[in-house]
This record gives sequence, structure tokens and C-alpha cells, in this order.
Amino acid sequence: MLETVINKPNTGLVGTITVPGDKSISHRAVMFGSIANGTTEITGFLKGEDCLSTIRCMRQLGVNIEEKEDKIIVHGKGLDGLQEPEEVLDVGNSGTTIRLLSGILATQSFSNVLVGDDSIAKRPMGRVTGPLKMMNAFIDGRDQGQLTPLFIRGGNLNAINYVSPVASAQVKSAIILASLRANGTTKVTEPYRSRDHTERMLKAFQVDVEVSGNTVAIKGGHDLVATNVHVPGDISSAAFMLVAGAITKNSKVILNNVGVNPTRTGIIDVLEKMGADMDIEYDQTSSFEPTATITMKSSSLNGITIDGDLIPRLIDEIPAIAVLATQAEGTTVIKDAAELKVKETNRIDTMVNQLKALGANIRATDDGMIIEGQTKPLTGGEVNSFGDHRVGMAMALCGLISDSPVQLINTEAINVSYPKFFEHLEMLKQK
Ligand code: SPQ
Repeated sequence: MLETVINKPNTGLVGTITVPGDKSISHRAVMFGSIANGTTEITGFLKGEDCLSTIRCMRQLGVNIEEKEDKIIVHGKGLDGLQEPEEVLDVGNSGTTIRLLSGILATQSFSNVLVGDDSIAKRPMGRVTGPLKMMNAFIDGRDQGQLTPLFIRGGNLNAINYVSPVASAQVKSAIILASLRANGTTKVTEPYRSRDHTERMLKAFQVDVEVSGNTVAIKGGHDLVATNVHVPGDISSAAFMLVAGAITKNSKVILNNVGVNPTRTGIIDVLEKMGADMDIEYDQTSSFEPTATITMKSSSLNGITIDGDLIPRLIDEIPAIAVLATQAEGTTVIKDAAELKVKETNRIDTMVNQLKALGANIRATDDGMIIEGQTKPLTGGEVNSFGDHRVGMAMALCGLISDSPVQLINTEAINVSYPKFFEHLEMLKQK
């Protein structure tokens, strides 16, 4: 396991970073390009471990995907041109790959076995396999298809009207993808709106997707028409640099090309409410995903409550927000976030335990955490990502502000979404 030591910068963090491509959008671009008719060129693609797993799986399904220095070229097979894989499909650490791919495979009459790493083996799959089985796909697996390995053989799907108990873009997307070959109109309703990259991108691939409030409707029988996709920077990765700039003295961090899809910008709302010294300049773009340049300066922050429909708009940013809250004056309460328990790790427990180990005043609740900010400085010491990229990056940020260095164990996990994370932090320190 790799280890990295993170020290306080001599002065502040200063400089400009172009954040890496959006992970959610990169996955979808490869999958949708694969099932489209024609060639899709993808620029800005995130070459992180998770998205590379998606490329590997789509290749196993017979799709020719070229990896160039500056773009990915997907030679789409059409939804009816995929082939039965000879080997097991291994999604690695990627929940998005296994869940969205399950939706695609539910439309296919051949057999597939899907596996992932130890973290994937613990994550709930029933939330996706349940509705896909209702549509008539044959799915089995450990605990009757609730857990990996999964076996999927689909085809002959019926449309369903599904009311999801969770706001989850992965659940919604899997059902939408399956509904491309279902008989009739499928509807998915969520308690709160989750990220809508699937809906936006399918429209760009000329699929008719109807959105009304928290419900998405799609009529079966659609074919995708290939289109070129430019992937904007990932706001979930940008969040770590925004927090770094806000909590480190004498800092001015400029982030270019940040994706600011409104279903993802909960972190911006939180930073504004906490009093961050931040400036946002929206780009003029013709893409179906908006972008902006964000400037963050060292900030005096106050604690706030984060809950309700804000949670799906910042679910992946909560590890970074927990670190931010340790530097805010007063109490930050995060609630309605029980979904954190089923991510790469149980992010409530891992973040609370790791921050406590550095002396933070934080406690876990059933559906979130409570952080008393600024009660005492963080001490530094040894922490672990436990194989969770977002926990790793959040804990690395603590080294920027703690009394003594932070030694992070298992840093390789960060390659899942932000392979240049430490390089970027160093660039900001050197200026
Ligand atoms: O792909 P994976 O492992 O599920 O990744 C995570 C992450 O932190 O990067 C979650 F652990 O992001 C999910 C996100 O939490 C990516 C995603 C998507 O691309 O559709 C949606 C969210 O998950 P969910 O369960 O709410 O649908």
C-alpha cells in the first residue's frame, strides 16, 4: 500500500488548476457511445481507474474503443450489436459501472457475470436488480441478486412505473437504459432529484427523454445516434481544491472548466452559506453540461445545517465538507445522508473515525454527522483512506492545516477519480 506525507504549505496555496474530467459523465459517454450507431469522440475524458473499468467492460462486449492521448474514440455497435463476453466482467471499484451496465445488459439476451473488488462486494445491488427483475430481466447473484457476483440475462422487457425509495442517479440510469428496449413507456420517480447527466446526454444522442418534476419517462424502442461529447471538469474533484483554498491561509485557488450542472452544485451552495470568499464566472458554452471558472480565497467560515434535497446534490462532497466544517466557527450538522453508508466505504464511520484520530470534535449520527468547528487545531498523525478515494483526498487536506504532518496510508485509491491530485496540490504549494 502506498503512503504519502502531507505538510502545511510554507505560504498559502496559489495558482490555477484545470480539474480532471467528470467521472459520471465520462462513464456515460463511453457506455452511450458503445450502444449508439456511429462513432463518438470523447474529449476531456477522465482516465481514472473507474472509467477505465468501463472501457474494459465495453470492449469485452465487442465494442472497439480507441484510447488516444487527447480523446477516446468509441466505434458504437448499436444496442443490438453487443456480443456475449467470453470472460467475467470486472468493474473494479466502480459502482457506476456495475449499476449502469446492469441496465444495458438487461436489454440483452446473452449471459453475463459481473464482479468487482471487495468494496463492490459489500455495496447494495438489489436497488438496481430489483426494478430490472420487475421489468422481466433474469438476474441472480449472492443473496438472490442483492450482492455481487451478479448473473444477468435479459431481453423481452416490460415497461414499469417505478417509485424509487432513494434519490440515486445509478438506479434511475439503470432503469432508463433498460427501458430503451422495453415494451411501452417506463417512468422512474425519485424522492429528490438526483444528478441528471443520463437524461441530458441521452437527449444529445437523440433519445426522447421526458422530465417532469422528479419523474423521468422514456418510451421503449429508441436507438442512440452517435455524437461527440466534451466532458467538463468534475465538480466532485474540484470540491477538494475549493476546500483546500478556503481552509489554508493566504490562498487564492482558481479552478477552470468546472462542471456546474445544477444537480451537482450543492457544494457551491454550502460554501456560499458558510461564508466562503468565492467568485464564480459562468462560461458561454454550447455543451449540454454548463461550466464555470471558480476562484476560492482563504475564508472565515461559519457552521450550517445541510439536509433534505441538498444532500443528493452534494453526496460525494460530504467527506470534503466534513474537513471544511472542522475549520468553521460553530456547529455543522449533516443529516438525511444515510446513503453515505453504502458508498466505497461507510463514509459516515470512516470520516468520523479518521477526523477524530486527528483531534477533530465530530460525532456520527444515524444519517450523518455533527461537527463542532475550531474547538482545537487538528494534530496531524496517521490516517487511512481504507480504499475510498474521497476519504483519502479529504484526509490529505487535513495535512494542509494540522500542527504536524498527516501520513496518509493507501493513497492509490485516489487514482479512481483524481490521479493528479497530489501533483495539483504540489503545483499550488510551489507558487
Ligand atoms: O461509482 P461509485 O463508486 O458509486 O462512485 C461514487 C463516488 O463517490 O465517486 C459514489 F461512491 O459516486 C456516485 C454518486 O454517489 C456516482 C453516481 C453516478 O455517476 O451516477 C451517482 C451517485 O451514486 P447514487 O448511488 O446516488 O446513484
